[in-house]
Parts: sequence; C-alpha cells; structure tokens
Amino acid sequence: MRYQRSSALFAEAKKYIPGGVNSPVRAFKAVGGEPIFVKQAKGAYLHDEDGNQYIDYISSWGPLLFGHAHEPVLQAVIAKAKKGTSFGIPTEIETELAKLAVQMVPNIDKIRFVNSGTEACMSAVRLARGYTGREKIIKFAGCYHGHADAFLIQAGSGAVTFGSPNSPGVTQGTAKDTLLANYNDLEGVKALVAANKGEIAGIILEPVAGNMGCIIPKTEFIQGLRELCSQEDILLLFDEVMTGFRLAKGGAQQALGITADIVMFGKVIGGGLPVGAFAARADIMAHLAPEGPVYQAGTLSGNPLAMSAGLAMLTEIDQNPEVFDSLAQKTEHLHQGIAQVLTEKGMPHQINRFGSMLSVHFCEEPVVDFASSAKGNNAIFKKYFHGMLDQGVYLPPSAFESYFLNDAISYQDLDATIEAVKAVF
Ligand code: KE4
Repeated sequence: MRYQRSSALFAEAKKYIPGGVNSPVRAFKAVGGEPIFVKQAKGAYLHDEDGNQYIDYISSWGPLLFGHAHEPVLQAVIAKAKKGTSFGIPTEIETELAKLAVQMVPNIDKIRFVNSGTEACMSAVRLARGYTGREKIIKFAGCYHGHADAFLIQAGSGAVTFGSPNSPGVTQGTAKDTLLANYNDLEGVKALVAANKGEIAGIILEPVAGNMGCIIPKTEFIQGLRELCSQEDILLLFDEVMTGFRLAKGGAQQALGITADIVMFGKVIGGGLPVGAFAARADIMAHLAPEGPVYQAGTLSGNPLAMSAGLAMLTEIDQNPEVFDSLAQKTEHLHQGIAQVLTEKGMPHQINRFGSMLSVHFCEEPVVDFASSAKGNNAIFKKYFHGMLDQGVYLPPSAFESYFLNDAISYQDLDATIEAVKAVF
C-alpha cells in the first residue's frame, strides 16, 4: 500500500486542526502510524487518497447499516437539500421520523432529536435528574456515552485508549455526582445504590457494550439492573447510540427483552448525517421543555436534511427487517473464520460477538468488563491492525472499539478478510 498523499494531508491537517483530526480515535494513537485519508466510499469499500481500496468494518462507527452511499439515503438527501437544508422552524419530516422511530422501538411514546450521541446522553441524564429530583448517576467503567463532563469518568472508546480516564477540565463538582461500577457486576451496583439511598437519578449503560470492545451483558446482570431500578425508583437509561436500529428493529431492548426508562440513539438513526435522539414514555418526556421545566435545545436539531437521511434509513430497515439476520450470519461467518485462523496459529484470543458487532481480543481470559478487556495484548493488536490495513481491510484503530459490519459486505469480502488474517499471522 502507498500512503504518501494521506501522509501529506495529515501533515497539513495538523497545522490547522488539533492532532489533525476532529475526533481523537481517528488519529491512530492507539495503533501507531498515520491515518489514511478517505477520498470516497461506496457499498463495502473505502477508497483512500492514494488509490488504495479497503473493506470497511467500521461503517462510520455504526451508522451505515447498508454500506456507504446507499442509494435510497443518497436520493433522499439530494432531493431534500434542493428544498433548503435547515429553517429553525418546524417541518413535517421531523414528525414522520419521530412517528416511525416510536413505532419501531418498544416502550417509547415520544422522542426528541438532537445532533449527536453525546447530546442525546447528556440530555437524557438531565431529564432523569429533572424527573426524579435526584442528582447522582451510576455509569460503568469502559462504557462511553460521549464527551459530556459527567461521562468522562473512566470512559471507554478514545478516552480509555489514551489512558486518560478522568479528562482534565472535568470538575470535582461534576465527578462527585457520577458513581462508577463495573460492567456485569450487579453486586457492586447494589452496594453503590445502598450507599446512596434515594440519591440516584439514573443508571446509564450500553446495553451491549461496544466501547471496550464488544461486551455482552450477563442475563442476571441486566435483569438485575432492571429490577433494582424499579425497586429504587431509579431510571434505567439505555445508551443505544451503537445498538439502536443495529441489533434489531427495536434495538437492544428487543434483542435482550429488557425495558429501559429512557433510550438514547445516534449513528443509524441519522443514516450517516448528524442525528442523535432520546426517547421515553410520555410521562417522562412531559418534563422536557417547552412542555415541562427541563431545558434542552438545539439550532440544528431535527433539521430536514439530516431527518431525510434518518427517515430513508429507518424506512429501509422497516421494509427490509431481514437485514438483521443477514448481518448476524455474516458476522458469525467472520467470527468463525478468524477464530479458526488464530487457533491454528496458536494465538491466544477472545472474540465477542452480538448481532453485527464483534471484537477481537488477544488475551487468554474471557472479556466481560473493562478490566478484562484491558488485558488484551496491544502490541499484537497493533501488528494485527496494520497488517490488515496493508492488505486492504480497515478495522477499528483501537482494541477498545467494536467492528460494525454493513450489509454491503459480501461473503467474498468476508473470506478475503479471513485470508488476510491468515497472512498477518
Ligand atoms: P457522538 O457524540 O460521538 O455522536 O456519540 C457518542 C457516543 C455515545 N454512546 C455510545 C455508546 C457511543 O459509542 C458513542 C460514540 N461512539 C464512538 C465510537 N466508539 C464514536 C467515534 C468517535 O469518537 O469518533
């Protein structure tokens, strides 16, 4: 692979943008080397500025369920753009997308659109605090809910990758209201709740985690959280920015059979344009301005251009529900192929998979929480990442991330990926 033009573009970018990127995980700090710069993408493939082609396993970190530049989304966005992109005045398409999302997702009556997953999670926590009158929240080490201050306490994703679990700039005043527990450790949560009786507004988690690699909740953990929240009048907040409309039409609530009190979305709901959202029963959402006193706002929230991409995407999903089985089967095929190669090569590994989310960890022990995920051998991960990149396979540039397959990836692409793993090891 040649990377000259990407390298020159990265040098230029660093002159004007901190680290040369607009989101830290893109800078390859966790895997070393320099990022590629993408010129264009279509279906399963990325094309970089040096003319190299890659099978893409991040799909813009989740949004592109059907692959890049998916025609129905493309046509919807082009048509809508010609009528104006944003007015700051209500438009019909916001109601169309809200209605479809409410129909597809269980246990929600109303939804508010914002512009990112961070905004969705930040607003949901404020709503939970306003609704309960309580101030504290519980989050889990390794879970990432965006970069709002309350969440940068042992966050996952880029924050962990850089070993900066408590980011500078987050005040003690903020941090004291965020209590930390370990994923899949129900007893630890019960102890926190008992020690903070009547003070906890919400427990927020990724119902299937993707920011410490892919980690699946144990049944007794996620059921126990639901029961605990119901007993203690604590709201259960499902951060479905990754899992929403990816694991099933009804997201993780449907896939796991667990009812959340507030659900947050991002990524897929925007079809590749900036959309986040949070949703709940009517009695909870009634507390939100302008209906209720909990303030939340956004200049471009629900802008018709982004709504057109989201509506096209959710309509595609609603009309093609077989996409979930197709993605799950492809991900299983990839899982089995990689596992077979690593076993044959005598390489200790754990592969976690749920639906179209998957992660590969180079360690002996099962990966069930942040601590076990952090035991992965990052030296091997770096070689794996760059070895695969050099063979035209783009994987997440961090061990604390998940693969996001898209349905444009073919079995031929999957087998080429498995062959690439064989070549690397
Ligand atoms: P954004 O603000 O980046 O749209 O969403 C934040 C967020 C919230 N909740 C979950 C479960 C998430 O995964 C994310 C964002 N995911 C990362 C990928 N690990 C985005 C990639 C990036 O930071 O550039």
